[in-house]
Amino acid sequence: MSKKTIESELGSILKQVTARLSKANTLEEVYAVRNEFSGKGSVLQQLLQSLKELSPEDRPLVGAKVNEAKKSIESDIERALLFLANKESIEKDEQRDIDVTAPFHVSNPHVAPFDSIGTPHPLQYEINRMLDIFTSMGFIPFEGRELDTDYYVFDSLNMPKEHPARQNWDTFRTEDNLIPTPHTSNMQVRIMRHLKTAPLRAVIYGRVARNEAADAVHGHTFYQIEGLYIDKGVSVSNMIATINAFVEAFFGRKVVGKIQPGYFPFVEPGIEYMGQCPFCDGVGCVSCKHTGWLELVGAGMIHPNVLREGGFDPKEYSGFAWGLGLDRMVMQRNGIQDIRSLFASDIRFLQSTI
Ligand code: FA5
Repeated sequence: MSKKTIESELGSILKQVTARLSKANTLEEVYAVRNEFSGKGSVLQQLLQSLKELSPEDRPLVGAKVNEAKKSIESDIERALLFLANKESIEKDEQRDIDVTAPFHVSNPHVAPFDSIGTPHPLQYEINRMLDIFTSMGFIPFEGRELDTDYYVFDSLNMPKEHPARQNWDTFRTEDNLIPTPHTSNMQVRIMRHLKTAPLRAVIYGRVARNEAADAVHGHTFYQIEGLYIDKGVSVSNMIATINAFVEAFFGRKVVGKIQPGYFPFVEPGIEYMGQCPFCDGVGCVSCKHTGWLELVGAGMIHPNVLREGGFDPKEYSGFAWGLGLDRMVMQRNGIQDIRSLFASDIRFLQSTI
């Protein structure tokens, strides 16, 4: 073969390889190109053989061209193989039926069964436990509203416009002038009007929002469990006995607690129930802001104006209400030192609690 023939043959081989590879849709088609154009017995091999027919001056020059073409063909083939192998594996994955209920890790059947199966969030787990305790005491469960009107959040609770206590709670507003409720007490009058008759026992769970700078014991979003009890002759001692019975059932043991006066416009008298800080046994630490106590529940005897607003005659009926901070109770029961870990979605924390 002459120098000219070899060079034109080389050009035609390169063209053919490019055309065939660009049309190849399967790995088999690429393997066929490889067999034909590169490796033993291929046209390129034959071309290399024919180099010896050239003159000693032409041989190195043409030889270098043939070798360069060989390298370029091999790398094109390699690239085409990789591309198609990847494409085929993606297509296979797409066609595969995935059994989402399979009790093992899909991509690794050796991972222990149930290894990646979730559990309820600690807050959800404790909401369920609390509701079980209250329903066993005869309270009917309701879910709170997260967005509500001025009337239910304030007016119905003895906080008319300009009442100074509104300032503590009136923080966010939607464009429609609805309030992301800062406490579950917004459900009190609604439920009185809904259930209408005494004895009335209701327990409400819900998420509330406040304009708080978060710290170890304050969240800007947290959960409350509100309770309402209305009947003839309900007294402060009934209220304290109910809170104590609940606290004991929840913690499964006697808890060091104390009651101190507290002000809420919708109760009279009002109290705050404090639990001794479990992290320092009352000595004082970051978790209790060095007070030795965690404020767990706000409560009181329902104000006559609120009873009236709910359709109950305060001369005939009395009652109590409470709002407990679920997150703080969960912290205390589970030894969680910082409320923010309840919202951080750290799987190690979630797996270590419940
Ligand atoms: C209230 O929200 C009243 N609505 C409670 C109430 C209901 C009083 C019925 C009387 C009758 P207070 O703002 O204190 O009160 O909150 C009640 C409980 O929620 C607190 O005892 C505390 O446990 C919890 N709490 C309050 N603020 C936060 C916060 N930023 N982060 C986490 N928990 C909180």
